[in-house]
Amino acid sequence: MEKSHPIKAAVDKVVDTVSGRGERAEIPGVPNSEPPSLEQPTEPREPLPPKPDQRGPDTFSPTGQPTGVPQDKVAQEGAYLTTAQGVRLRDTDHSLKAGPRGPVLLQDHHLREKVMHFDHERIPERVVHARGAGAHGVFRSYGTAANVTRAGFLAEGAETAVFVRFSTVLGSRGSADTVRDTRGFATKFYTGEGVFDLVGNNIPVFFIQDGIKFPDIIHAAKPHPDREIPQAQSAHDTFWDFVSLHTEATFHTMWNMSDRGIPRSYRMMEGFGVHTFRLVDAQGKTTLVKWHWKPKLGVHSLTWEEAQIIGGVDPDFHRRDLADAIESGAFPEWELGIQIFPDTPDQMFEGIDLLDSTKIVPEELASVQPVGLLTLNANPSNFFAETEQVAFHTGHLVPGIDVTDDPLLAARLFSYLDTQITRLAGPNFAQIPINRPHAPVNDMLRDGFHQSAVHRGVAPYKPNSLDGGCPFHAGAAEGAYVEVPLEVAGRKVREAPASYADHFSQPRLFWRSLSPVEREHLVSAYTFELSKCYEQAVKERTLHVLAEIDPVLCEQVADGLGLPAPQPSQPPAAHLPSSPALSQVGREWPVDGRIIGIVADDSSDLGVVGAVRQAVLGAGMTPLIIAPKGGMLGGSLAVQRTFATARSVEFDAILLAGAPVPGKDAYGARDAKAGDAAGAGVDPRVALMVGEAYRHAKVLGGWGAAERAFVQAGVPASAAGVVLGDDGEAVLRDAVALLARHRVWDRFPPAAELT
Ligand code: HDE
Repeated sequence: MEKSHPIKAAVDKVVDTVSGRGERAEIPGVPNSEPPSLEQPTEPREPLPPKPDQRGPDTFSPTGQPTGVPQDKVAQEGAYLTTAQGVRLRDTDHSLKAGPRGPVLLQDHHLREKVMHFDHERIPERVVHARGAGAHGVFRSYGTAANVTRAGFLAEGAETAVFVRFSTVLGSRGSADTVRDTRGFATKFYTGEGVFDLVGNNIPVFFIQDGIKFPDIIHAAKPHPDREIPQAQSAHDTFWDFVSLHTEATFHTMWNMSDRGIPRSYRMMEGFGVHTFRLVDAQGKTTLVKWHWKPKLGVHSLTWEEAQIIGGVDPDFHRRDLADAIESGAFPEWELGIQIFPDTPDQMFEGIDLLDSTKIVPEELASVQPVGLLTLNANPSNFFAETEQVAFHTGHLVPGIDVTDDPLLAARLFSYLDTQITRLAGPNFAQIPINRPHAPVNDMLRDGFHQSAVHRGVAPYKPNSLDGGCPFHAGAAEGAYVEVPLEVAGRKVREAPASYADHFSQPRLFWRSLSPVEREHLVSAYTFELSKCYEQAVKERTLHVLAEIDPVLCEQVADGLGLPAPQPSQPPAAHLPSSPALSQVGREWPVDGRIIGIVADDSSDLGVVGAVRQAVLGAGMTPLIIAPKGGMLGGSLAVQRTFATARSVEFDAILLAGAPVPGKDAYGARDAKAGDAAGAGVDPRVALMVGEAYRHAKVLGGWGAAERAFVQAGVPASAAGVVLGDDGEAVLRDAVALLARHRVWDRFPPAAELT
């Protein structure tokens, strides 16, 4: 690098301070592991290593052997541009032509190769869950499940490499992260006994009881086939048409309309295996279980307005949040837990059918027993190779874990292999690096597109003698996967059991378990979504469904739609239980990886701002300094956001180091957020930011002249969750204590009918 160039040296200095390179990634998000030079580089060099927070898949052979090859040796190598065949190239900027202005020659093999490959860079996106983000991590088992399963990765002290992919369901690959939708939570455990995939969601129930209905619910929820709108959301006629007719979808729909449909972060979601699985211990004894992921940071959500603004301001919000948190060292963690039920012949528990994936078992009836800890500690080094090509499958099971007869699970056991044939273009997707097992593979599958194992021997069949009878069958003692030998009997019918007919008792339980503010959000989500429907019949039919759940819910939504509230078909049961575990509010949680915006300008006491910034870092959070313009504030404090680039939705809490006067660009024509700044005493973008954060029940703090800014934003200084004081660090301490509850819900008392 040419450090001597004066302009470049100045730029490097700024970049270094802004990014925190060389220290830890205080402010995550810089694109590469080294800053670029100002001038176009002239000296060849090897490709850069990934950033410290990133890594690729562990290097295993297509047949599951650790290769010991360093990860940078499976990426591109060498300092010079080559063809795909390794031939060095002199020029990639000009096609081969007959003279500078002449026609391009067909013999240009480099042009042909470059454009051919580019033409085929895209693969089909996932039919569902197309939009996602992934991370590497480790799962450490507590050993507490060892009495119910022989699975090696759940033995005491076992450590297993994992890859997790979170996703939305409905949207295309490029859709916004913060839409109202279910989220996928899929985990690949690379265990010593083969790959185990836990392919779950952030909602514990599903829309349908039988997998044969999956194409129906997805066709209804995806954009309308004629105009292909709306993208990535359920607020449209076909979705509500289907779920109002197919009332087994009522409970899942209700979860979607609750705050669970708009998570604050992937790091702050629960995960659920949804179906009941069957565990098998070393003696062959079986137990039924439901899988749960419990986030250490608690379960938190966005507000609806925030989710909508973010959809425009930062459509990558969840993806960025996950990557930034890992890069800044705030590794997200979840405890894996199981609800345990006896494996009785009827496969029921407390009257709940364990084979019905539209039902939960309330945690108060069967507590979630922690069995291990998942830590996500590295970002992928290549999105396509890892996050896009990872292929999960509910049939990737290891000894000790078996499936049940849940008819929803049955269709999945077929589907997840099938879909990869189209998506990953052939049957050898298990050999793609991110999918390779970390256990020896000795199958008799051969050939096919993209075969990358070089098999030996002449007898990929059994029985054989030419290969010495190999590979041999294993017995249970050698770690074979042995299905539980259950008796199966029955008439061949297309029917559901009688227990599947109850579609409303658990939605009632859910309604009764939510706090008033959560009920309020539920009412407004239903009202919003149904208001987006054109067809009156669809709205009225849905109100009939809501009447079966709760009269207040139904009346409130009906009122918003301007329609009469129908009566339920039968009077609601008098003493319905509630399940406090279903509510998200009321507790305190760690604040790791939260984003604190600190607004300052030249009039602020920069010593205090610097100290508060350090204290935010010390608390495991990320401080972003927001100032009138970029560069260095007061010559010493790097600015991460300007008034023009900042928006409230990026921050979990906002602190004001004074009341900044309108910046030079605070005019509507230069920054639309500014509106008419004439006569404003405080920068209007700051006032907008504070006003939004107030509406979204976020913690606000300030010192110095901050109160003036709050007044201009219409924020009463005495409002709940507004911390004012003279001492910046004390203000931060109080603000963090409030942030532990996620939001200041008591700022807005809920409507009396909902309490
Ligand atoms: Fe999926 N699902 N699904 N699903 N699903 C897919 O597989 C399917 C269901 C879930 O990050 C597809 O590789 C059927 C329930 C997640 O790569 C596809 C049925 C649950 C992901 C498929 C279901 C899920 C998928 C699309 C009804 C929660 C993303 C691409 C029988 C427990 C995994 C792919 C990732 C992906 C089919 C129902 C979760 C088409 C037929 C229930 C998290 O195979």
